Amino acid sequence: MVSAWEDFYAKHPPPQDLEQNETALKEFTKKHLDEGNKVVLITSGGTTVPLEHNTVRFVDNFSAGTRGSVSAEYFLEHGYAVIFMYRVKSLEPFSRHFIGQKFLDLLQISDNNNETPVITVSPEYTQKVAIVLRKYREAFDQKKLLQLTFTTLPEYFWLLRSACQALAPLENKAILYLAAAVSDFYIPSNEMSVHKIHSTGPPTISLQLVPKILAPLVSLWVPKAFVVSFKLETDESLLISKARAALNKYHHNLVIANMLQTRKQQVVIVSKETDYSLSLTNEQLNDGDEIEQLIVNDISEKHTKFIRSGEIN
Ligand code: PAZ
Repeated sequence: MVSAWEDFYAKHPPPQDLEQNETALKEFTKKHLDEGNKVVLITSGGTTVPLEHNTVRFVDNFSAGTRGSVSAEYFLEHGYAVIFMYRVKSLEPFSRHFIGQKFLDLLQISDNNNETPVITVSPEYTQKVAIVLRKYREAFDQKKLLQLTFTTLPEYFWLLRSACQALAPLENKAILYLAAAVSDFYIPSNEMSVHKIHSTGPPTISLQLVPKILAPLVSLWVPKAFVVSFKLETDESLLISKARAALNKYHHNLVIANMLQTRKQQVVIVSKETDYSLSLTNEQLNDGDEIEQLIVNDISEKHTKFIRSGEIN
């Protein structure tokens, strides 16, 4: 019998840029395998579920890509090469520091007697911009950061599988850090309207369950890698039991559990043996400290032990 995830791939054609992304993935993983580097695949941002083939409307979720983009910077600081797989227009490492009005506030303009105006970074921000810019240049010059995008749920599925196939040869030197908010429901391709749904009456939309991709990922695609999934809840009483249920079902290494409302201040690291919180005080949060720094410290320490012990979970 064909499994739900195989059926999903059979029914959704690969995205047009998949071949190009696969080439980039192979080059990137080969280089870092040859150099003996550790590589982390970070998924970030939310997937969309289109309501029409010629998509005007889609179901989306709240994820801004903060967790993924911030974590990418800390993994680079820990010496990892990073494959950053993110939703188009969600936050990206480094540029996240300069988005929207923040970017314009960094700049100053001086008029130059009718000549071309001179635009510079305001002195109060120069240090901050320099720090980020140096790290950004270093990551790209050393080819340590590969960024690939998805938008829809099927695009995410195809790209994730290709990324896993490219990562498999790295065995236990690879981390999968699955922070994207992936839709749990979708409309099967053959049930989707071809054109924009008419607004002549309330539409009846029937959603189906998305196959659990962690199952083939852990057991078939990257069985030797260190796999970290995330669990988001809004009801605190369910958080740890759901995280533990995922671990017991998929047999991966860790679940990072977080509540929607407090995700920037507290997470719970759940493993088979234990669970414990990592958190920031209000003061630390107001000072601009980032919980991802604590998460990445913790994960990279665990990954080092995992490599040393040659353990395969
Ligand atoms: O992208 P963001 O920083 O706004 O949110 C991060 C997050 C809550 C999506 C992530 O930490 C997470 O829990 N991802 C998995 C969500 C899920 O349970 O499917």
